[in-house]
Amino acid sequence: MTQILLTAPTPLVEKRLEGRFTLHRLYQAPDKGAFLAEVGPSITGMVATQSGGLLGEDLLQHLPNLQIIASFGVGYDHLDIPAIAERRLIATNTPDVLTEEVADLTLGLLLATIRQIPAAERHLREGKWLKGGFPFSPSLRGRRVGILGLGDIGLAVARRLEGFAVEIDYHTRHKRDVPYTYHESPVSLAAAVDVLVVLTPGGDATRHLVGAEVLTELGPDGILINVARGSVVDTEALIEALQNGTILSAGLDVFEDEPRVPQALLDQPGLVLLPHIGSASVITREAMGQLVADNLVSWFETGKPLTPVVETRPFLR
Ligand code: 8YV
Repeated sequence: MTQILLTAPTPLVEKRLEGRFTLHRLYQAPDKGAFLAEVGPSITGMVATQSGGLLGEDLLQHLPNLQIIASFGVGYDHLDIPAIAERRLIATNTPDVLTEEVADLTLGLLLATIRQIPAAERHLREGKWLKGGFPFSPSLRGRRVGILGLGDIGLAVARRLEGFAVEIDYHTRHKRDVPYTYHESPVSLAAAVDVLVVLTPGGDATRHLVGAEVLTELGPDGILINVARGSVVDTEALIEALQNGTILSAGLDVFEDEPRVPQALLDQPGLVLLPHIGSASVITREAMGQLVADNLVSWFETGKPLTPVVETRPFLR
């Protein structure tokens, strides 16, 4: 049977692979070096997730017969793509199946942050309503929303925003044929809008794209929403901007060192902070698990990965 390595627990994938493949759970091995020395040469496929950490040469060197890395999630900044391409491997991700789910959550987080929904609910639960109403919140009315990164999820967010009667601007590497206002840089986008929604991929190319300059341009009414990767926002600059009133507030689903969240963010009750739940509904996570499994089955049965991000068409099979 084909031997598959699992770097982190992925029950939604594992239940679909059981019986069809032999699974080797690296994450359960007390001595990972000894485990890899024993099973490494037999491994031809593997499942990776963001929580499994950066996947590069450190691990790949133990897997001389690896053909495919099937990653759980649309973002693949945890994959060392040059190392994977160098070894002429295939890597797949899980696009499309989570697009609408993450877009829904983005709008939820945006509204929760602007209208201060979590704080209003705390007001009720803590019995404060009996003593007085919740203070008036900022509003989405009259705002201009900037989308940083107009990929599939960015477009799905923009489509939803059209129904909210706001102006939509965007910045992305290449101007797209869309009825929204394009900006040449994140800084000029931030200068034009007062809500900035971060939807870029993670990785080196976008690291700290949102820093002090962007936040200053976003301005004192500015709201930052990040559902992409924590690494895209310079956390220190964000904390400073929130503390100084350089921007008004933030809604964050992702963090640079997640699941650790800086105390300085936790200390600000007006922020809305979520534990990376963008795609985390039952139906969408099941669909992602299915696509990871389908990528492996398709590769080993037909020689065609379904959703490759790297396809170097390697080795003779
Ligand atoms: C998941 C995500 O939380 O798809 C992504 O890129 O960030 C999320 O859907 C993550 O991939 C789980 O490992």
